Amino acid sequence: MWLNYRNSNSMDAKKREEGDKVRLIGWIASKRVHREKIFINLRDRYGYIQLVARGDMLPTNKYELVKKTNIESAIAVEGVIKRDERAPGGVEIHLTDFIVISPASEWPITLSALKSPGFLFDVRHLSLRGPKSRAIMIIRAELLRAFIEYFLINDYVWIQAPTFITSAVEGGATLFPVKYFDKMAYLTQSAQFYEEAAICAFEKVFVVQPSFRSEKSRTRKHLTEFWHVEAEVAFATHEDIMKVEEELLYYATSKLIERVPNEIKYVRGDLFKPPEPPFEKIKYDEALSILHNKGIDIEWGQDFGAEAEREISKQFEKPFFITHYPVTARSFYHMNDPNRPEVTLSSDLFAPEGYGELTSGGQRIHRYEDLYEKILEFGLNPDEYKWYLELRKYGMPPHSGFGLGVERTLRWLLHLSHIREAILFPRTPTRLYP
Ligand code: NSS
Repeated sequence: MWLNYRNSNSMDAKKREEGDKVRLIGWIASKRVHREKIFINLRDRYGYIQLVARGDMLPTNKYELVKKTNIESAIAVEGVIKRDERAPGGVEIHLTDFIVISPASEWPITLSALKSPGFLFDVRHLSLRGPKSRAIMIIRAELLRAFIEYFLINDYVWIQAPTFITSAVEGGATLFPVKYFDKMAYLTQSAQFYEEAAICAFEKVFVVQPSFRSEKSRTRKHLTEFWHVEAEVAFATHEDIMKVEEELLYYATSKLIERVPNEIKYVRGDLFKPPEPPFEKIKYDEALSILHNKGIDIEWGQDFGAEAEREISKQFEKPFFITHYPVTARSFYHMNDPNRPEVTLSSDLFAPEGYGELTSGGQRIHRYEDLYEKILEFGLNPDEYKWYLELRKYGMPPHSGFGLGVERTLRWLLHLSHIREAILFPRTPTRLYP
């Protein structure tokens, strides 16, 4: 009944003529009294619109009801369109009826609470209605849509991989164990191995799903559960896959500017410029010498820590790749560079301005013997990678892939101070609720 009640909404109403009668449903985002008028900011799917309750247009009991109804109550209203330059969006609705569909208790998020980000995440089930988190989540939805669109337009097959797994993709240290009846299982860190199996059926595949990392690191860019966009392509080299990453990021950021410019401006104050390919590519060795010159000493062969990543990322104004990481700094599945076997055909795509790593990828080992040897070299047990190894016995071509962190990407694009703002219900070492 309430869905049928509505004949307009916050977006449509702004295009209506003066004097039109409209009916809307939504929530009271805010309310203030000014002389005999009560101004309500109504929120619905499409945004916000100003309602005005006047004693001379509403029956007395309805006017009193408006007065005592708390913010965040769900309401249905009827009113007349009035064009007014001073109103947000140039339109307000002067109410002729006001119905409370579901009343709200006194809203716990007061102005002073807004200053405590920790509290806002304690009540995320309520605070997600706020204009900033709403805008971020709408941008997130459009970012995911654009990623998916890019892959589908380019003939990738969208696959789904399991969440319960039995062996590590990205190292045992960050596996989350779960009891699986009388066995032990883990939560997936990456769909990569399943994608590698699938490319022999479909050539080009992608996934969009959560990955889990039991990382105790309490940083501004780590979640224990994050959304992973991963792609894997048969017959593709390391160079080919970097090109896919560049195109994907350019496509998705361009679509965001086209589709949600107002939300982007609201969150960051301005619009970003979609980064046009090609991106700059520097080798690990070059990155190391840039860091040395900045007084950060990392031994050759080690991965970059948080500080190094931030510092190097500050040197750039556009996303850039660091390529050819040492074998010792990468997972076992990476292919060694045939021209320089101590490094891998791998790369990370970094955001500029200090935001750091967005993606990680490269070419995989496709020959059985090479993979078997490398598993041993890394001190791992080949039995744990039985099916993954077996793929190499049945026509596994050279192939490459990558994984992109959705929240990392949003954090950079929207200049968010903490990654938890980029996901509806964040999971971190200290946050499992709500
Ligand atoms: O560990 S990665 O660097 N690489 C992989 O998982 C590959 N197996 C992906 C692949 O080739 N298919 O993670 C990839 C990206 C990384 O660049 C980050 O953007 C993101 O996933 N990532 C995270 N985001 C948020 N929180 C955490 N803890 C996190 N870990 C990785």
